[in-house]
Amino acid sequence: MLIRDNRLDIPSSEITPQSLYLNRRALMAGSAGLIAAGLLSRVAGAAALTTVPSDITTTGEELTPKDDVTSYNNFYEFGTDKSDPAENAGSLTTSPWTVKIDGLVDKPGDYTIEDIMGAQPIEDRVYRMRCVEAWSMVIPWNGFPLASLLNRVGVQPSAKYVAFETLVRPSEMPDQDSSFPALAYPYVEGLRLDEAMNRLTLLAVGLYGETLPNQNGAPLRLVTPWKYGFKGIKSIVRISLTDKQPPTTWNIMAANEYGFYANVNPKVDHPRWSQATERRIGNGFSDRRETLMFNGYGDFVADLYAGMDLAQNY
Ligand SMILES: Nc1nc2c(c(=O)[nH]1)N[C@H]1C(S)=C(S)[C@@H](COP(=O)(O)O)O[C@H]1N2
Ligand SMILES: [Mo]
Repeated sequence: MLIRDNRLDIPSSEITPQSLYLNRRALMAGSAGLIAAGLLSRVAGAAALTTVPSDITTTGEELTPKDDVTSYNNFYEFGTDKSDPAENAGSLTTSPWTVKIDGLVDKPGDYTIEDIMGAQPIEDRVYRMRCVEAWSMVIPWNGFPLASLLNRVGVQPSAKYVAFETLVRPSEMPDQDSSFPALAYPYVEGLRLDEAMNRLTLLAVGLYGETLPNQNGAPLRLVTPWKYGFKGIKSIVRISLTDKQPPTTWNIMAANEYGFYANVNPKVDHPRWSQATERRIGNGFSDRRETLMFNGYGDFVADLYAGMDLAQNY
């Protein structure tokens, strides 16, 4: 894994694989132990982030242990078992990283992750997360509102949707290199512009106060806590403003099971299972809870869907 936090004062010309880096720095500093100790935590994906409290606090629930958040994942590019992303994503190169922002914006371009992260404070936001597979977690994210990035690049009046795309790199993403990939790649997702601008909608760059582990979608992933987890597209390389509803991966794979909206809704069952309850990860198999409409975030987002039939627009 590569060093990827620009706030470590490491010029990008110095960003090299771990072994090279360690050797060179150790030589330069003449204090191998100290440097190596500091670096090891960084290369393990544990670079501390400088964050600020958020004005949004959404849950007083117990946090899901970090070990569960980082070892029970969906990131099909690295395999379909829950343990595959933690096992296989470590080698993903996340620096350098650029995000193409294009379409109906005033300032299209290739933005570096350092530029994107440096433009506004990184907030601490605890969100309850609900996967369509009927499990849930409570995750302390670190990130910033998608709206601040969109405002910065200037959304044009004709834009109505935001489309997102994940990296395609078969050399580092084993499922993309498979003869029978689990999904059509790139993984794509989308939001209506008003959903994208909602203050809950976060671009996450970390969790538990440290840079995002690769398996959680480093270096940049979407978080929309009132929607099923599959909306939370990982390792984003492109954000496009459009006037048409963009295609979304799970809808492409099974349109009768996964809609564009993907709002958490205990009253609309998945065709193959109930969505009325969920299993809270981290407390054993017996911890089942009732699922809340909009995952409990109705105060923030219910207005967005006024007058819509949510059974039709699932
Ligand atoms: N690129 C990409 N993004 C993805 C996925 C994926 O397979 N590929 N899985 C989604 C699903 S189904 C869920 S539940 C969340 C899981 O995020 P987490 O592993 O950080 O909890 O990521 C979402 N984002
Ligand atoms: Mo999911």
